[in-house]
Amino acid sequence: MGILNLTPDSFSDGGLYDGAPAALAQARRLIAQGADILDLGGESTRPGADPVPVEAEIARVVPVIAALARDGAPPLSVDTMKPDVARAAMAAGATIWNDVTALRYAPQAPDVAAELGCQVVLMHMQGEPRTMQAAPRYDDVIAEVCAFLLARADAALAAGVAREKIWLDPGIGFGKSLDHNLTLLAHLDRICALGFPVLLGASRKRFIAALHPAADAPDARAPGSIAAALAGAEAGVAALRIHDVGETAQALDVWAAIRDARPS
Ligand code: HH2
Repeated sequence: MGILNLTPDSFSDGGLYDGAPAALAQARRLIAQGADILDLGGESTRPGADPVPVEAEIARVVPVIAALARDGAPPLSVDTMKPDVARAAMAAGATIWNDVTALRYAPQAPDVAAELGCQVVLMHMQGEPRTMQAAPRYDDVIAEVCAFLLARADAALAAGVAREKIWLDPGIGFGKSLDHNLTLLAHLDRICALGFPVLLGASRKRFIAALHPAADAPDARAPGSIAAALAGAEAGVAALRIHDVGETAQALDVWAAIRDARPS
């Protein structure tokens, strides 16, 4: 899943793809590099990011989704918490609602997901984007993330979302310390064992710079991102949300070839 942030302030690529022509060019690059899904977002979720009004978010994402859908692009995902943005994105041709709040932003969100009939990514986050990195705390991060994800899947199912439309995501970097992120990355098999496809989003995140201070700039974090992606692949995640699509695709091809050459 290639990331296309249509925001002025995303942590790693904010402002780069403002405006439809630049966004479309980047989308085509990601597809050519091997992206099977594109994830388009019009509101940054980085700690301290300013909220975006619903009309502004729709104006950022919908024209690009519509143009890509007309082009016959791969499946399109919209990264939004807002049901009205998800609705507009699906009307324009998206088929996946990627929600970092796991359908908790508005009371009607689970019903809207069911009504839209789209796929839904339910992500774990402790707290809210503005303050989530202040003092994240867990007694058992894996058990708590798993319990949260199952509860949100139940809420989606109860609203009428079909089971095969639900994806889960541990939410790397969302209300998590370095240790929490590493514990989750080391136990992704536990999340995969919950019985839903898992999406992993570790690309260019700050924990990489904590482990390798020379990677302070987000666009210097591709090698660390690939290491995390391979850990995800090894654990059986179904999709990787990434910025560096070509480099990651190469790493995955080599990893898969080595895996397939092992005696069975
Ligand atoms: N991470 C970000 C945004 N959306 N969605 C899912 N499902 N999983 C993630 O890990 C995830 C996500 C943050 O990354 P990015 O989009 O690059 O930055 P920003 O939120 O600043 O736009």
